[in-house]
Amino acid sequence: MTSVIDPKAIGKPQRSRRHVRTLTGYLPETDSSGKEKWPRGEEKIWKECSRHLDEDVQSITKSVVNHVQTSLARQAYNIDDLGAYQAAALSVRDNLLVNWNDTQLHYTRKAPKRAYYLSLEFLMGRTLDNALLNLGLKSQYKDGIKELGFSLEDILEQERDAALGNGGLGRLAACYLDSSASQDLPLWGYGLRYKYGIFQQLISPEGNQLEAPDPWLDNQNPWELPRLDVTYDVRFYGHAERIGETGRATWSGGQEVLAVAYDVMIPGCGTKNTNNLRLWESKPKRGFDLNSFNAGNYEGAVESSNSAAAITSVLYPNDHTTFGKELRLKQQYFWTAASLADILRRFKNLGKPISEFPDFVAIQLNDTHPTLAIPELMRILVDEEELRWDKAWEIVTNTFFFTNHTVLPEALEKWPVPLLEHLLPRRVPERHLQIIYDINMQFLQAVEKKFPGDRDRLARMSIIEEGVPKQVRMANLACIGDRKVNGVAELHSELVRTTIMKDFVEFYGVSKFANVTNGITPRRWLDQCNPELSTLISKTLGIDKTVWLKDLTKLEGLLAHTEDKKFRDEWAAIKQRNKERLAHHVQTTLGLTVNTHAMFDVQIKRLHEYKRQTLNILGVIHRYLTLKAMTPEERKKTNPRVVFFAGKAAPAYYIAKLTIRLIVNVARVINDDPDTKNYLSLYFLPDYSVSLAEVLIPASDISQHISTAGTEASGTSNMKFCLNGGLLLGTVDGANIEIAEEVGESNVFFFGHLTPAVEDLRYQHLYHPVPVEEKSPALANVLNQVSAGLFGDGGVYEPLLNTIRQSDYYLITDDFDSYISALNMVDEAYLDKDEWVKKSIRTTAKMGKFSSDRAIMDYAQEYWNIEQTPVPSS
Ligand code: 26V
Repeated sequence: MTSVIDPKAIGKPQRSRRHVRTLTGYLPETDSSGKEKWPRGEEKIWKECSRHLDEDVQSITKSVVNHVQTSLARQAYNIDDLGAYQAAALSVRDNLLVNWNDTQLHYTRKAPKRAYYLSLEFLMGRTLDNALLNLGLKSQYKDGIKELGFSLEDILEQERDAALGNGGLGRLAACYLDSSASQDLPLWGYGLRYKYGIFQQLISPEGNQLEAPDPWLDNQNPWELPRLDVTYDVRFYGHAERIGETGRATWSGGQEVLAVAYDVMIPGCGTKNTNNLRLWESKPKRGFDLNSFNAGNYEGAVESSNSAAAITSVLYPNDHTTFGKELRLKQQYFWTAASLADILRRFKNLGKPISEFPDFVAIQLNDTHPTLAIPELMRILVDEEELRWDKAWEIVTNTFFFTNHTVLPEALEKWPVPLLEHLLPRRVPERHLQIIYDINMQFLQAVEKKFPGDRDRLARMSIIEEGVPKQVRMANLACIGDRKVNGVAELHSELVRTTIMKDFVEFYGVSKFANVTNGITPRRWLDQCNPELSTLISKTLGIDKTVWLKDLTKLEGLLAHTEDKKFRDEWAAIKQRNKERLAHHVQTTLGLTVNTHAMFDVQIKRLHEYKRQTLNILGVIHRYLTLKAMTPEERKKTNPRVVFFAGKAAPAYYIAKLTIRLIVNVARVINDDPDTKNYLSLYFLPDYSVSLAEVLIPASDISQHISTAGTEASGTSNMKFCLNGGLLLGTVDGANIEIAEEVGESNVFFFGHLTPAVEDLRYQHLYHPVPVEEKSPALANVLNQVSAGLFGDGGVYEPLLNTIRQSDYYLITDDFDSYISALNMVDEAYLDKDEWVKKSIRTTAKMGKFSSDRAIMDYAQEYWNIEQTPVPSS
């Protein structure tokens, strides 16, 4: 598979020059005094007809009705909730477009340095509610929709989540987009427009996870603007040939694919600034093969068009089976090539010399997925711009920044050299693989100079891992080709420096390796998902919500009110109503009744052994067995608890899927047991999504973040729960540590071994194993009950139980007893309701640090060197 961007596409208009300039922000010509020139005298009519926001209820209803009748071609008598949602969304989109257009024009005029966030995942969730809140138009739309005979709450439910991501990494990208717009930063996102997002999770009668496609685009998507005229050619498979003496290259043959842009508007909160997320769709360059068609070979005729469209057909779940998959590599190249060409074209419109590229462009690589952008930019600079290697390398290493999101060795991306070779031919020196080899050679020479004769070090630091086959280590390439590398929480960044990047720190010095602790947008994760709490906060602080939503440290003002009984009662009443809202959701979706007077205990995240959902479910079983052994009187003294789980397992991850099966079957037994069901119940909510998180998070009293120490890079749902006044039960890991630093250790429940102990404990398990019976009799009892079939066929769970009984890589046996003690401490604390509510208020009050506004400003100032560029209000 040879893949190269067609050089013709770079820096050159695909249609008329003026047209292309329009796409990237056409500027009207100005006269010598700087006044705009309107050669045909059209200024007056353009200015008069310019659209402004529809802000009054009457204009809003008018525009919704207009969309029903024109865009949807329907009428009042045949419009349902879905139709009403679509018409309302289109009308909001009209409003967004006014700001989006002004923003893009303003950025073009001011020509500030811009940042680009390249992420294979953007887990956006729903848009309508968020857009209404950010535009400040929610109450007007609520009234307008009501006048038309609909309820805004009901129509909001009609929207499908845009689930173009797996979990934390993708949601982080979405939060950062929201913050960049809210902070007036000139930032664009670049990603892929997958036809199918993350799979829909179904649970079979036996409790197995089944995967179904997520055809989220089946209904028209009102939030995207197809830019059918913004396209780039990307070529796969083919031959690269040198031409003449210059050593430059041309390509021929292979598969030509078109990258088509779809723009998604990203409104900021309390500002006109509306940024852009550009998603690429793959399309066949030339319909179908006419020769085959004429020869009667219809299947052959459409084959290549099908395979072109396949590139952006589906999001890969993060899964061991992803690595080495040719289609995934094609996705990565297709996306980085199209994005870079687009960025370059926008830069070229500035008319600046190419040497100034890093003064106008910063590119953030979200994990290693876009790392091919490094050799691709080298190729463009050397081949197309005819720069010398050193000059090109200087530009590259001043343009890119790289965020690492995991230190788990099995999650670090590597690509087999033969696969890349197939993708990128070697014969021409300027091509990617050769570029990678050249980068590597120069780098290793420098390492050799600094550490002469240290062959092991060279082998560890090489971009190429020896073996059969050889592999390209993307993290090494990303580190070498970037200006800065960052981790996503203090502990994680320290682990990056001392483990996976240790050699690189010794080579480059520590200043290249920094930390930006993750953040979350308080717009979605408080104002939108917990509107009553948002209102109470504004009332209590006595300030407009946009003020504290954009400066989250203002929440500290709540601390002065913890002793106010009335305030505490209101705070607790809101939590209670959020629990009832969740119970209602469970009732309507699963037909199950939830006890809303119990403590709500929630763990929601991707299923993975390192996140230890297993520890949680074994703890639930332990609690069940303890309750069973009690007399009815004793049980009455206990604290009723409802445990919620949600999360998807990668389709090929057998152990994670078995954990789901165990949870579902434990739930069946426990929820049906008349002795215990008033004191303990358990729910696995299928098909976890952003929208489900928005209902679960505000309802939680306690949430669990219980990864083996040193394995969870940051976690971001921990921040979301705490922002909504839920307390945290966790290990000393990721951002849990910084949350505890902020809210005070007395307000969190920590347990378990610390990171420095983990390696020794793993060593012990391997070489000096202690039977579970000795280490934790309580855990041994739980495992035996599962084996014995208390929750159905015990044999089914043996592979899962054996991961614990044998090497126990994630240290369940070591942490089990301290976990149970922590759960008991939570129970005890909950008995003192007043103190619990105070803890809850203190927790919310101290979450200012975790706003994604803080994180994005950190990137903007310390990394990208971009400036706030507010769009003036007209
Ligand atoms: C990927 C894979 C792929 C292969 C098999 C095992 C495996 C395990 C984990 C991953 C995830 C890698 C990247 C990722 O999503 N990291 C998450 O990024 C979040 C945002 O920074 C952070 O909060 C989470 O702690 C981190 O796990």
